[in-house]
Amino acid sequence: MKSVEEARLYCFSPGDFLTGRDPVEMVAAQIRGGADLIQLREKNMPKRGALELGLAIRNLTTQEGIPFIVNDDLDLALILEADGVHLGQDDIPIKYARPLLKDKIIGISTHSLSQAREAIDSGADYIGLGPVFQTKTKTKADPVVGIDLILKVQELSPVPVIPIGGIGESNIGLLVNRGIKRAAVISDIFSSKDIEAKTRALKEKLRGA
Ligand code: 3NM
Repeated sequence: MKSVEEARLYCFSPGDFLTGRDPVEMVAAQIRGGADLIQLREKNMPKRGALELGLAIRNLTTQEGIPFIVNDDLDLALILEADGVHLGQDDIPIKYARPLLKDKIIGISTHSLSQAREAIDSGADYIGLGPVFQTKTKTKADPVVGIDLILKVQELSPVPVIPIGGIGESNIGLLVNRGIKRAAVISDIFSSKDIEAKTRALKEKLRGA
């Protein structure tokens, strides 16, 4: 399996961007396009549905040898035998999650220098940092952090820093030009009619960093 360290393009299950399509195929298309990691992120799906979708994505990511991370839900992560969990600032603190997850991956969402420091000190295996640009995907998004903060946190972080928020084909070059080689992308991929091609285009650009 690929490691989080190797992951450049961090991708997701479709959530509210499903719009009548097949969620498993939407994930498969991202993997064909070069997604390095998939996070199950279904904020508005009943848990039973998330479990079923998670089982399908678990199978797919195992076959493809890429990490599978579950957003927010420790119990779902354990049931699905996910490779890890992603926790937000309002979720279970890492000190309670670590004994259950042991050596599995724990990622933390951070939105400032102090949150990033705290997440690193608490033993996060990677941190998400954002929103880099303005995003409509997250309800109650934090203030934009900007590219300079990404660079600053990258410098002090021993674990991968994954920029997120408002990143797409039209602005990912701004990150790549500053040497940033990782990104998490949701709406730019799912608003595309050709998810595979869009994912491939984003991955190609990241390769330029
Ligand atoms: N977390 P899009 S921004 C899930 O700031 C998420 O931590 C963010 O979606 C953070 O690529 C965000 O459509 C939404 O902007 C990312």
